[in-house]
Amino acid sequence: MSSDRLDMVVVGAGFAGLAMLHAARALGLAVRVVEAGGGVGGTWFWNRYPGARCDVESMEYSYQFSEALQQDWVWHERYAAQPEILAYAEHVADRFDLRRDIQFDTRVVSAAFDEDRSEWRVTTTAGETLRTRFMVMATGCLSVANRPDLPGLGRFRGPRYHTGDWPHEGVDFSGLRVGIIGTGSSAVQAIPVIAERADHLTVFQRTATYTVPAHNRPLPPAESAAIKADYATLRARAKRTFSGIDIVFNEAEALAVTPAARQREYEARWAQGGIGFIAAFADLLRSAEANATAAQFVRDKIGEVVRDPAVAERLAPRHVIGCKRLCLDTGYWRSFNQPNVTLVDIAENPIAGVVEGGIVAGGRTWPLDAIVLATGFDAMTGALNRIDIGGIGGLKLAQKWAAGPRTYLGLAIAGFPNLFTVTGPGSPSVLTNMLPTIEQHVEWIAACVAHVGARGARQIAAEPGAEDAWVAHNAEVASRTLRSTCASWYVGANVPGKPRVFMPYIGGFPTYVKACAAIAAEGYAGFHLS
Ligand code: NA7
Repeated sequence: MSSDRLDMVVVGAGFAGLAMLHAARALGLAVRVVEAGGGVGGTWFWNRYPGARCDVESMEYSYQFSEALQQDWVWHERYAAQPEILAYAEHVADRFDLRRDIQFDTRVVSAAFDEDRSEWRVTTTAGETLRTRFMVMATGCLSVANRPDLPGLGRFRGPRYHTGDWPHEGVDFSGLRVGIIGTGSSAVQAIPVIAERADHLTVFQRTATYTVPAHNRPLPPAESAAIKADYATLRARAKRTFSGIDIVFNEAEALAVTPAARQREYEARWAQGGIGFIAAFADLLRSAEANATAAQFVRDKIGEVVRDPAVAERLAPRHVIGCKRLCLDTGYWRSFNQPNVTLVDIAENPIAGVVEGGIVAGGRTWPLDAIVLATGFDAMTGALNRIDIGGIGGLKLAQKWAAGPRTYLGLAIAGFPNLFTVTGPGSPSVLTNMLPTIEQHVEWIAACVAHVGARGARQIAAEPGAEDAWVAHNAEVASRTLRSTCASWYVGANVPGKPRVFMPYIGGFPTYVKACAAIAAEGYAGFHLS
């Protein structure tokens, strides 16, 4: 056991953990980052499935804390693929000499707050107990795989993979009959690539998905140079938008314009590609009737690409578009025209089980040599609830969150002093561009920790009343949007038994940033220093 007390333990060495380490070092703090993986990069370390790619443009999906870094780094595609993003994370770690404070291949098992000493005692799988004044949970929003409990899965004789825990050496599907379960973002990216190699690909679809084209392409040096010449303008423009992404949010309402004008706007956004499609009109996520026009537009597009009308019909989603996360695709619909791709609709006839040689669904066995689970994650709370976190009076976080997460700003939790979450539930996180969102949190936490030190305090704790008000505000803004109306992972619906609470803050990035800044400016209103 280490007897020296650290100033800060950071859990996770993804983009949040790396930025936190860098910022904490600048304050002169003694920091240790504990990381489960064997390298940096978080999401991009684990999600190595074929076709894995970011759905935010690469010129925006990067840090802003160092002008030299953002000038030097060169992105090669409009949307970067996983290997390039991982290389970027590794470059940052090396460039700022971060690795020396990161303990890899180690998980945090528990963290208990010692009230007398105002410190956290953190145990790890390395058998150590670390003592630290502050804890920062940089554990990611989508870091715990959701593995469905399919009867007989253990009996399957071939290999099984989860997209979020992909073998580092890659997988060669040549000549194999592959089954993929799920049609979310990961599957939408993986299916066209796996279908190129597999002898046969069987897609098990529970909910049809809306996708818009990525129109990914190489990023010409002149284009990135033009952005770099005035990077600050792009960054500032992005920060003013609802999602912190430089897309144009049309202020016109879909139902206020003519059908022809509506169609023109949808076509223009479709041609441009990207998630900006859902910002085509201001009422798309407020009015079911407006939403239906965008949904029909996408369904028509599916019908234009997919040749077999019966398959096109099964691929056509019926829920609110943008309610589940909108996927970006590169050749997804086209894949279903290939003779080696079969779509199995498991909405009505769920998977009955798995046998040695395949998956049983719809009254027959689909013969398979390998199974890919593209079944997503125990989002936002999964990683935090898996650590045995005990706050004031031994209160367990998992117990406190039994009916859904409760936080103040998605940054702090009443009853858990000196503990911060980066992009925690109750912050905009997954509804925004994660990189600037992470940096905003990291800067806020660093300033808060400096404030605590400057005031000579040993503890800072969110007040229960402030937390209650924030939770109520979250629920209120969520109730105003159609995004809270479907069985998405935003509400925990993908994990059996998980409480249904809309977890990210949907009041918009600028509103959120303003709230955080105002609270800090008021001397950390809603927090108690002692
Ligand atoms: P998602 O978006 O949660 O997608 C998971 C998919 O797996 C989705 O189609 C689910 O259907 C399906 N699923 C989950 N559990 C089951 C079971 N038990 N049986 C059948 N099908 C199932 O995860 P992704 O990894 O694709 O994407 C996560 C995020 O990563 C994404 O939003 C981006 O931000 C990047 P369902 O819709 O629940 O019916």
